[in-house]
Amino acid sequence: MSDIAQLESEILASLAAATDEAALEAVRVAALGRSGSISGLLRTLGSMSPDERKEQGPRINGLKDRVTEAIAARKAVLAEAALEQRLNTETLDVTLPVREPPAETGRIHPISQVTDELTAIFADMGFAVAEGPDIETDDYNFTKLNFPEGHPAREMHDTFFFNPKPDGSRLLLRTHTSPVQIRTMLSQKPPIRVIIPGRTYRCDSDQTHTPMFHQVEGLVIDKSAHLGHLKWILEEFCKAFFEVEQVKMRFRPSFFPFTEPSMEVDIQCCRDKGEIRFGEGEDWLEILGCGMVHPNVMRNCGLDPDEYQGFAWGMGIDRVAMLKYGMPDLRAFFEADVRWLAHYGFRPLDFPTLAGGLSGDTSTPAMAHTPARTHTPARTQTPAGTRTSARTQTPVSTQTGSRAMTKDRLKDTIEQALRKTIGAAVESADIAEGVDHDGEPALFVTVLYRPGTDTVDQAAALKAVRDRLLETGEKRFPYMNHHYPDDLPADDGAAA
Ligand code: 2NL
Repeated sequence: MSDIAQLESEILASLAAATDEAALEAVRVAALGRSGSISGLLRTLGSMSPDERKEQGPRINGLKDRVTEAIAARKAVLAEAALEQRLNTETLDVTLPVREPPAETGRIHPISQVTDELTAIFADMGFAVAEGPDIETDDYNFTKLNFPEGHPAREMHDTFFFNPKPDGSRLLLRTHTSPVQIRTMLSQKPPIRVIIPGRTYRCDSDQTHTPMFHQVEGLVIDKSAHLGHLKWILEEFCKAFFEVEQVKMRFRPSFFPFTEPSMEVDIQCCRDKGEIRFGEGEDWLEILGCGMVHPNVMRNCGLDPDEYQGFAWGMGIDRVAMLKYGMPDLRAFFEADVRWLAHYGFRPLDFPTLAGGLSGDTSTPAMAHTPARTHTPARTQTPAGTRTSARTQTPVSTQTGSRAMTKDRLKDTIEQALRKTIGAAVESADIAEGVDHDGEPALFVTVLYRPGTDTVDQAAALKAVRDRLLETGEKRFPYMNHHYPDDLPADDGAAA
């Protein structure tokens, strides 16, 4: 073999042995680089005689061309293999769940949630929302509301006063939201229908009182607004807010300087082992105060009590929030403890609406096919420490309460639903109760299929179980696990 043929077969062998771009480049430099073997041969042409050059020139140049071509071909092969390798290894698993965005991990404070709920209910009845300053004048907080100068009622309010101004007047932190109603009556002509949710302040702090708390007041002024209207509004409110079909209410005579007559309102409830349920039972619970707006208050706001009349009510937001969602300690509302908020807080973007059931939730993927809830059973007050579901806000204890089925009945119900849809394939179903990755109470259903079962419509099976459970009032999501007996290891008891 000539030197050139020898060199060529050596280069082609090392090309074939080059398995990556770096090795390929090393072969190229060794052959065609400045001091490469082929470049060396090309340089020898200069010192040859014309005849010799005529003979060797085409051979050396032919070698250079073939090697150049072979390098390019090998490069293409390696590039293709590298791409293939990347395609095989760099997969993007589109089935991975996306990370929770911040909007999913933050929580709405129960006070904000309950304020939104109240607002949704009254907005549905045609009420507007009014707001006003937390720092008020003595005049708007007391005088215009028919509190006589020096009257003990002013002291009963435990007012936070600012230092007096040179003219002797003093500002204060509003002790109720009523000054906003005064501002509304002074600035608007009847008919007036407003609610005023907001912060209020009293110098009082113990187990059941915090120096800052929340109130919602309502005001209706018209030519013939009367107590019948008030009673209807409050009844509709209580049913919607506590999400019960019926509620009995009791109006007791009372006294407020700004209403005449004045009443306190109790709602019927059932107290049972530290729990409170509304819409049933023989006990009564005070929830608000109300009355016809006092003629003096009307006159103080430039309204003629012979032309207009109206009613008003006031209620503690913190108190009704505690009652509805079973939060036992008022002080926790204001401690800004994120663990408490993660426990009792509400999911953002689940804005309360009447159609959505106020505290219901149809927006999370796992619950996407749950019909919007219009009415839920009575809320119960849960004892201290009971977990509340962040998604449904239903105290967990009520989900397995008297309405809930026993585990055996659940198992039967699920098996029946499965047999109706996928029939003979089902051997048995087993259930376990637990919580899912969101911490939501869930059912884990393991379906065991008959030997020889090929494939079943798992989506249809899930839907059948889900629909049937919803009919029975079961709210926990059934996560399904499908077992074909041939999949099970022999010692698993699968033969049994
Ligand atoms: C309670 C009682 C009430 C009002 C507030 C009101 C406001 C104006 C005129 C007349 Cl401007 N009344 N508000 C009326 C009755 C009761 O609150 O126990 N709140 C927690």
